[in-house]
Amino acid sequence: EQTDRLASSVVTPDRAVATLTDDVRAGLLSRPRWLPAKYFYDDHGSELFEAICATPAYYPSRAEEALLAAHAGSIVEAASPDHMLELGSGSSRKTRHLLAACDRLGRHPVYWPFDVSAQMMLDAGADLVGRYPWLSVHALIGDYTGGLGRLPLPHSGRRLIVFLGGTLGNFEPAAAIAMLREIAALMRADDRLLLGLDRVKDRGRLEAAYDDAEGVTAAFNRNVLTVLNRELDADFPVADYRHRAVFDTEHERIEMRLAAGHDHSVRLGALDTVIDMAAGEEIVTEFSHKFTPASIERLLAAAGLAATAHHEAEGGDYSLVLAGR
Ligand code: AVJ
Repeated sequence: EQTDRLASSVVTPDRAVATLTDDVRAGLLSRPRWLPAKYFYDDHGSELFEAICATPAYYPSRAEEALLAAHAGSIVEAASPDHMLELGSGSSRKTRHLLAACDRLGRHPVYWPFDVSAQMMLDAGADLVGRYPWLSVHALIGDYTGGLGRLPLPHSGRRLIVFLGGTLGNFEPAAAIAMLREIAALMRADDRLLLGLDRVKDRGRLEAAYDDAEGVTAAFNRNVLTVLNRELDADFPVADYRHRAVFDTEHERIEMRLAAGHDHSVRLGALDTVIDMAAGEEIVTEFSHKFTPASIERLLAAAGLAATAHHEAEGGDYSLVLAGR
């Protein structure tokens, strides 16, 4: 039930967020053809991502959750938050480690999840306020890539901004720096940012994590074409596209691609356009950048931030970084 400890509001973006039609016109009609990764996450795509996290090969989510479980206490002690803002909160599954640490340590922040999916946030919020009598949740409904300039957070109180899941890795370097600069603009000296970042490692492990033997990632990747078929009245022969996951060593990123199985034309009804795909021609569907301690430092410094704590998974597999101004 809606208690007075669970509220929600829609966030007005600072700038217009490109629509699917804009993105398809810009990306799919250019060379090389590309699509923004955010369109993976319709209901089916979100379910497939959860299934990816359960595959043995995809280590990042487990590595990040283990770090959170191990270090949530020291993170909460260091940040001492009055407000916890989470970008891309989803089901808030990992945030529970931070809230449990707050409960243990008697730190009672307001939790501000920020995501496009209102229902997921309200469901998680209802469960969390039921679990913690001290907790208030204010769900922020919107797309954080539209900017953070109009959030209804109070100006007073220490802030912990949480950005997990390696999602910053989906941004190309310039966009990642711009995103971090917008986050830094919300922070004062005693505020903190908690970042989860996947690390550079053996190429074989990286590529296996994005091409699991069960074929779940292949289905996740192809699903974006199903989204386009549904949303844009298109007719991609989805099953005919081959999933590829390649680690680009120069850019230190996994590139997911879909390769056309044969020559064909695709009608994009909503754009009143037809595109011709040649056999083997690829659509780049996602970048997943991997980091080193040095590239993490450079990225933070470019946004005027610096690490105050850096927790690494065994073997440097994954990083949970606490940063301040
Ligand atoms: C949720 C964006 C962090 O890039 O590893 C998982 C998405 N893509 N398998 C990632 C994803 C293919 C994931 N992020």
